[in-house]
Amino acid sequence: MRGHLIVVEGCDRSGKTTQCERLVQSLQEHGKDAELVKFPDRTTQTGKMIDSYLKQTSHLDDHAIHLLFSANRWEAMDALKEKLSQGKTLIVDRYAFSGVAFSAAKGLDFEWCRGPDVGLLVPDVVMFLDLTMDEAEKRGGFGEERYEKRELQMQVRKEFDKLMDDTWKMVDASQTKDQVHTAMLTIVNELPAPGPVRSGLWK
Ligand code: DGP
Ligand code: NA
Ligand code: NA
Repeated sequence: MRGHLIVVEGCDRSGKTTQCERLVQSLQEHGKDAELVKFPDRTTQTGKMIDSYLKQTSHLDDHAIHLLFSANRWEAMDALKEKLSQGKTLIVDRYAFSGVAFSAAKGLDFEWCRGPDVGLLVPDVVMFLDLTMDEAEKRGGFGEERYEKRELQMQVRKEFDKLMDDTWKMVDASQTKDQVHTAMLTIVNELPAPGPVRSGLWK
């Protein structure tokens, strides 16, 4: 049986990366073949350009960086498909939903933003780590990277709302770390057995 493709989304500061790591560890401890995948993958050629853009050491046109983020996902698809068919469960820290939410929040056309990611692998579930902006700011404020500003993050949250459908599961990220972890683990354990790997996101 193939593994599940599990996407985790949320605004910055929602604890997403920490929770993804912990989820993978927990699944592995329970004997599941699980692996962490992170987008953007900053190690590849496109990833290095994205990294420099995010650290504000380079400037790029909004459309151009959008396409780079999408390319960064596309270049990983064959490998991910292969892993899924080998039975690996993939926990994916950000995906095309971040792609659309962040670029649309900057003012790019929402439908245009979806275009480049149409056809990516379809996740079995999207977990959304939900946190209000006030709670996010209580966690020590945002960092130095390009998108870590209150106004933009508020808009990102609104764009995420437009992308949600019934395959999304909301997780209250204001709970304790243990509670968030348990909620995520429960969602994974309750997933139905997956069918064949599906390409065709947003088709
Ligand atoms: P992270 O490494 O998860 O902190 O992500 C870096 C930042 O980039 C974060 O502010 C979210 C943003 N981001 C992630 N994916 C995309 C994308 O596909 N497009 C755009 N424009 N921004 C993204
Ligand atoms: Na970040
Ligand atoms: Na993160």
